[in-house]
Amino acid sequence: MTADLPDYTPPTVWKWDKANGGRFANINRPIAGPIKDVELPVGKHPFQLYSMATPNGVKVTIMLEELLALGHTGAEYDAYLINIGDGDQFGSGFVDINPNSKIPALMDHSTETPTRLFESGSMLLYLAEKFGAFLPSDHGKRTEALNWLFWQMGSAPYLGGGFGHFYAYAPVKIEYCI
Ligand SMILES: N[C@@H](CCC(=O)N[C@@H](CS)C(=O)NCC(=O)O)C(=O)O
Repeated sequence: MTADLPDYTPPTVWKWDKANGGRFANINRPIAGPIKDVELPVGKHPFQLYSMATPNGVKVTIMLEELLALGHTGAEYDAYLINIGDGDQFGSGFVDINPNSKIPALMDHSTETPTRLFESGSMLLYLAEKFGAFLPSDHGKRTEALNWLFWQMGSAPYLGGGFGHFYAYAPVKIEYCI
């Protein structure tokens, strides 16, 4: 019961209590930015993907695979594991692509100067526009596709992710949150 929980007054100056993050305390940390010098590998394909198979990570991999299945050879990519449990997202090379230290991160080396991409929704839109695929040109249909794109970025994480977090990962079970 929420009523049984001790009162909590947010402090004026917040301090990160690392021990209070539950089972996944070492991921989804409230910090970003480089904490170590790490150069990222770069392969020979147009796209360089730095990611991990989490729900946010797989979206872009699925999109790239679907583009390849349609015959868009320009969507060939090299994929590198960024192990967020080991803190790979805090390496300097990764942060150069995503200052927010979150996977997935993507580079497009087929543009005149390499284009960096962070935020999975931005990547889906970028790839759809670049290859003219999966985004209708008809005004109404395009708007409907974008409605759902923004829904899955803005609402799905709070419905699904929020539930999953408070049900499975949070160190205390809070009825109100679940
Ligand atoms: N809105 C971002 C969310 C990315 C995100 O939350 N990534 C998580 C894994 S699913 C992450 O990298 N967590 C590592 C950390 O926070 O340290 C997107 O869609 O790209």
